[in-house]
Amino acid sequence: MISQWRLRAAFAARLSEMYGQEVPAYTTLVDVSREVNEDVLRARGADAERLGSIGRVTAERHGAIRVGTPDELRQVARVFAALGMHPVGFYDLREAAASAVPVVSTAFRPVDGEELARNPFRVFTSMLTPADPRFFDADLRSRLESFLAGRELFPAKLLALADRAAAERELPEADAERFLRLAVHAFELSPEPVEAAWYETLERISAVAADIGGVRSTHINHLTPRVLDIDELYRRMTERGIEMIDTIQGPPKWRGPDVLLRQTSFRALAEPRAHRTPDGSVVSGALRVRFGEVEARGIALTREGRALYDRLLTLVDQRAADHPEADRGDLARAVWERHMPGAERELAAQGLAYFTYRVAPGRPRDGSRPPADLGALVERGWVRAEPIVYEDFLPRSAAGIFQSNLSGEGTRNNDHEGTAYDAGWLSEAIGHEVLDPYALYEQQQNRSLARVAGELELDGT
Ligand code: OOG
Ligand code: NI
Repeated sequence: MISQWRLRAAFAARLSEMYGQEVPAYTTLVDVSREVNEDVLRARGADAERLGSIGRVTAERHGAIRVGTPDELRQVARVFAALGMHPVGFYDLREAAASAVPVVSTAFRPVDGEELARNPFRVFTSMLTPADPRFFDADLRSRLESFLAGRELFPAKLLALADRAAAERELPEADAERFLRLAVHAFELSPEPVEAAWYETLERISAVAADIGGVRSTHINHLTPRVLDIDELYRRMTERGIEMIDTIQGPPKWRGPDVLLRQTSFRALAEPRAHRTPDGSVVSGALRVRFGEVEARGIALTREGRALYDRLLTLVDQRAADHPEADRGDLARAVWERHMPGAERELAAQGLAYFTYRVAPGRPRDGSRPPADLGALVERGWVRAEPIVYEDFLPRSAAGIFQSNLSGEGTRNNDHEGTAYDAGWLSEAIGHEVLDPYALYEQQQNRSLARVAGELELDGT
């Protein structure tokens, strides 16, 4: 029997192999990431593994896929449920970018600590919003919806195997093999020619709309390795002559703890894709939609910590607008050094970040009673605080990643009111609750606190 986490690990590994064949620059990115991680491990020792073992980090990937309808989203959710991956978080990218990104998104990922430690594979999954009149008029909406209704992304056989794996949390070896083959195949780039006129019609609205609704299949858009020093990675990729986007998205490089998520990517590459012209002939062509991205993960922030992050982002935007000649990274660093606590201990004390608490093996054993409050327990060596790694995404960075890889600006007509989508709507569409990331981190922190209280008999028993 192949257990769910082994299915997940195997799926991630095979997807990676497939994507490396389709997009060779991805392999370079993985190689350079591995080199950087080995160097960081050598230089920093155990400290390099504070946010995940080197085994986890080396195997760690996130993928991104894009689907067209709630039905397709429900189906992809069944495939991911087979792998122990559940929808977490709601991201509205229609609002997060200056140009047109007509999608709403969630991320499918493992939710409990043990499963994440085994293999944290996650997939950022976006769904097109044809009902949003800012992007699509009534005529285009109905053409788009009927085009999408007529395609099948996931064969019935795959979905049946997926449901079984989700229910039984394992599959016999032969079925596991069948499932993995069908699942990987569903995300390969299709050789079917692109209908050029239809694709271009959608492209005028948004390159993302064309990538999703202009073809009869879906494909993995990118696969992202995790790196321990993203600034170094950026330098090394540039040295190799690979054109990176201008910036690293997310928090700046600074002297304090790594928080949330920093991401960067190389620009989408032209890939050969056959086109079918309106007269029916097939000609060779190329599309630029797929790229390589890399990320560095930091500590998960609480709602308060995140609110601070968002405030600082606004502050940096203002400074950058006032000083267009200045380097944004330098401006951001100055803002952070002034306003963001520079040590884990302060993040914990101010309730800005999540930690797992454990009774320290070297705690006082002189018969003295432990102090009652958490700060003092940590301070006096009774309890250790280990940061909880951020497992999710950032809407503004995601929009930046989308945007920096779009060929055109697209169009959004702001005279119309946008259609409302939210986590509740998405939960209904998927048929499963979209989980709240904060609740998951908090649960993990609270459980560890309850264990500490039990072990130290803090509740007075
Ligand atoms: C998804 C873009 C967002 C991330 O890492 O923030 C993303 C896409 O391009 O489909 O992957
Ligand atoms: Ni990504």
